[in-house]
Amino acid sequence: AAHSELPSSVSPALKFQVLAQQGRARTALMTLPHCVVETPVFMPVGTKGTVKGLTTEQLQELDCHIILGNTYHLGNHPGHELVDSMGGLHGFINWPRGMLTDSGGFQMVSLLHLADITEAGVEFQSPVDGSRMLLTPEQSMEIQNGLGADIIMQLDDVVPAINVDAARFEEATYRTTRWLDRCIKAHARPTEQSLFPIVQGGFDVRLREVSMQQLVERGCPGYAIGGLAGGEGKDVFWRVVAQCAAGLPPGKPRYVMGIGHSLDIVVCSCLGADMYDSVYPTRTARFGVALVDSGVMKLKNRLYRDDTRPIDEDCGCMTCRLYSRAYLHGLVARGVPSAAVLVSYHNVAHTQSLTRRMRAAIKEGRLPEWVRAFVAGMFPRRD
Ligand code: PRF
Ligand code: ZN
Repeated sequence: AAHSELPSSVSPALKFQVLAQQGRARTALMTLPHCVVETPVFMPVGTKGTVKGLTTEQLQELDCHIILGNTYHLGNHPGHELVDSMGGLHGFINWPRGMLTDSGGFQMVSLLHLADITEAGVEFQSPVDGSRMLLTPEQSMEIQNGLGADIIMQLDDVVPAINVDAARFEEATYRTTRWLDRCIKAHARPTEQSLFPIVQGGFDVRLREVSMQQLVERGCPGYAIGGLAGGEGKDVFWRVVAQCAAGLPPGKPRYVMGIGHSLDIVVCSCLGADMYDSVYPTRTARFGVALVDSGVMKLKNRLYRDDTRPIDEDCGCMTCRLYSRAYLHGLVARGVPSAAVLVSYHNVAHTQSLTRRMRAAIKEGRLPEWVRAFVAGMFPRRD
């Protein structure tokens, strides 16, 4: 029967069952130690132990089943030993559902610009006291084992998109595999936490193929596609996602790192990706920008001064049920902190609604029609 042909996989801390497919897109159930997650899924990002502007109670209200925590920030303050002693990150931030932590290297490379990458690991200047520190694959595993997330990421060698040196991309590709092997060896809780490798290889088809082949050989519970969302063109970005999604095992989750724009989530899901994360919905909210199906709504604009409608009449989130654009405009224009809270709430609700609608469309076999309508709404014809 058709049902038994749907891909799936079982590993000690992650079960992945595709429920329906349409074209390359699929919707699946991902069972983690703390939660069952439906994919495609967007994971809001919590740096420093919080999704900025939202409480863990609100995230549950918003139907979020998995969020992302960052190793780099939490490894320093308050330190992973304290977090471990308080029941891991789950206990410390009081989040009972799914959690994923990133390995830390990318954050240092992208945020600090002071990082030096050597075979040993990522060397960087401590933002606290300026001393030189080294994050090795082994240390990243020790920190992430202490934080206790359901899914943990390998330390990878990420080349900034602006760096176009082909030899550097080649080195990073092979080094990422060597670091994966060190991570696998150092991972102390493989029955409780799933370690995901990260496909690298820049924008080079051959290098991406090499990276995928080496990582897939290691037989991990899921795979991430890294090195994107760094300002490259959409055509290049989508081509890499298309290649990687097609080359990764059909029965395992595929996670495109750093993706948060609605259109990217839609396109990547059509190409066979399952998981995304980005600070975008919450960061853009702090600039007074609300996400809607037609694009973005800049609430600072005087256009909204007397607009009594909610951000999105079809949304139904707490912000849209209770507050007008006019009220939010006033808060945003005056820089009132609660504006960030209310807009963040809506933006996460919007992203949740987007993935929920895609999952339903895949299950009901009407994804192409849904995507056509979505894209038409975002890019209306002006004739
Ligand atoms: N690697 C890691 N985290 C990431 C990325 C990556 O490539 C990206 C995309 N550049 C976002 N977050 N470890
Ligand atoms: Zn809303």
